[in-house]
Amino acid sequence: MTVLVPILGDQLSLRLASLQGCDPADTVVLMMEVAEEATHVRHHQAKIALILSAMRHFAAELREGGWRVDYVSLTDPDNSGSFTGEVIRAAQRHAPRLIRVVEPGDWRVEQAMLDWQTFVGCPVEILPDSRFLCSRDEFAGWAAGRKELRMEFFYREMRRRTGILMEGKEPIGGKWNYDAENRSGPPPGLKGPPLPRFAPDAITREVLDLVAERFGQHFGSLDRFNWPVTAAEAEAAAEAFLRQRLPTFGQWQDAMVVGQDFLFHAVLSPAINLGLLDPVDLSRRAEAEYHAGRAPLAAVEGFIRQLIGWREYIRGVYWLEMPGLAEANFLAAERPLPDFYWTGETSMACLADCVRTTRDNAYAHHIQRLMVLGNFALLAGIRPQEVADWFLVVYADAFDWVELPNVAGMALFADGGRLASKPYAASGAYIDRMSDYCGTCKYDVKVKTGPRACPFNALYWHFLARNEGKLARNPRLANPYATWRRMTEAKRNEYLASADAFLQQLQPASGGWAHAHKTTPDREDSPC
Ligand code: FAD
Ligand code: DLZ
Ligand code: SF4
Repeated sequence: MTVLVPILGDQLSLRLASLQGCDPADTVVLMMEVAEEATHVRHHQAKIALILSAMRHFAAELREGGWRVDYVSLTDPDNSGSFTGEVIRAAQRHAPRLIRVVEPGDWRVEQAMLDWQTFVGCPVEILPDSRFLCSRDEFAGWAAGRKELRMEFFYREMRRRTGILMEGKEPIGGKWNYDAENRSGPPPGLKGPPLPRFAPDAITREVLDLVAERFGQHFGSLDRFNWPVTAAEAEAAAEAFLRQRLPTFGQWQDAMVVGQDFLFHAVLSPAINLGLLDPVDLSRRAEAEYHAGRAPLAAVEGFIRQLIGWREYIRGVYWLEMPGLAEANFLAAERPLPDFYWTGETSMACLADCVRTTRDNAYAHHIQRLMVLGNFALLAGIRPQEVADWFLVVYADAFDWVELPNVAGMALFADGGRLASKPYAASGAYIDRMSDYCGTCKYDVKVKTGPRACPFNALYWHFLARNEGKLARNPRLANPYATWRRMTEAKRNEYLASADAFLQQLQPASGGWAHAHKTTPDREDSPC
């Protein structure tokens, strides 16, 4: 009797724990294209195409490696549409003695997985995901008894554990964190090198046609599809980043430039999250660039901190805080998501450009996500669950474990400060300093109130004022609250009235977009 090894669409690694120790002669690998995963939220078209193409390529690689793969395609007429339905059908086909699977990245999927054993008539072994440095249990141990979870201390543990950028017990260069040397505003004309091109092969072309046909009503475009879909392509993308963009990664990490969608970012998160690249290998290779004198320490440390610091920490927080994190709303934000998050139709140049790159590329870089799209949602008081659904839909790298803590915890402070020591709230001055957006905008970033004023300015004070009861005691907000209190009452009222006037004219998402979150799978031939 065989062992059945289901591999999910974001588990595409030959090093996956469930494959280790299995004999290919006695194993059936199960891969399932299922409608529920594409429609429980209506994912960006390019994201669906990326995952299906990467899955099909991975199945081919497994077969070449001698594994028997039972691959259920979306077009299979008997496809039940869900992981559980497909595991039940596969158990009937193969009568396995054991099902061996790696824990999923999504709490929702784990709940379903925990029930599999009751349906399949054999034991189901759920293994820890060894692609992460820090297991869920280890993170829970680290977090136990801490009131606030701070990434910096966790990150130091990961540096010690891996020895990356370490000299014995000390950090190389004498400092753990070189953030202060990174993050300059962009000079005029700042341009990143072009990304490597990955021409769609026959498998990808077939998937693109399938997605256009079945999910063509979803947000986003397939026109610029250029994601690496195999480990070999992901390797080429990583190599191009390490050589061409890593040296200046830190310096321009927070810069935003109209029409420059990638600048010096890695653009590797989808490949990493799918399993095509190993983040610890990547960190070691970045470290080697420093030792070879090809990249400065500040850039290399900054990049490594994102991978073995932030990424691991975010995942730990997700499993620690779920399922409560999905409903968290510390600031009681209840405004619906504005329509422009879907259409890009807004006179705010920063938001319009961030939605455009999101639609065209299924990508926006960190500061666009945090300080433009997230910051606006925070200041305007948009309901966290609607914001989280939007972020889960629109980015090629978005999986619940990484999207939700970033949105609810980092961007929206919906967890009340478990993850971030203060809300990432900023007025237009920050966006002006870090971008060239304001020069192209209908609004004037220097004007504080009234119809010509940058909306972020009055919204910033409106946010602080309406949340004073919850935030005023935060020591990191002492200065802004002191400034607010020093203002005349007339000035304060002017800010509040200006923000209210702006908020009143915001259009909530309408039509199909408002229903981006589906709780039941649907047939994709119906218009949204
Ligand atoms: P780079 O800027 O080049 O960073 C290098 C790598 O570090 C990334 O590839 C990624 O693997 C990792 N990384 C950096 N920051 C984070 C972080 N905060 N959390 C986890 N990993 C990180 N990242 C996702 O992978 N999926 C998401 O759904 C996602 N949603 C986000 C939502 C919001 C509101 C915010 C503020 C951040 C979100 N991030 C998410 C984190 C980060 O923005 C992306 O990882 C990054 O933009 C991916 O682009 P890159 O590969 O060019 O990253
Ligand atoms: C996101 C996604 C999509 C769109 N489709 C599939 C699929 O058809 N089959 C699959 O195995 N995985 C898919 N995924 C990724 C899953 O949603 C992801 O593996 C789970 O959410 C667990 O993180
Ligand atoms: Fe954005 Fe305000 Fe600048 Fe316009 S002026 S681009 S709205 S920050």
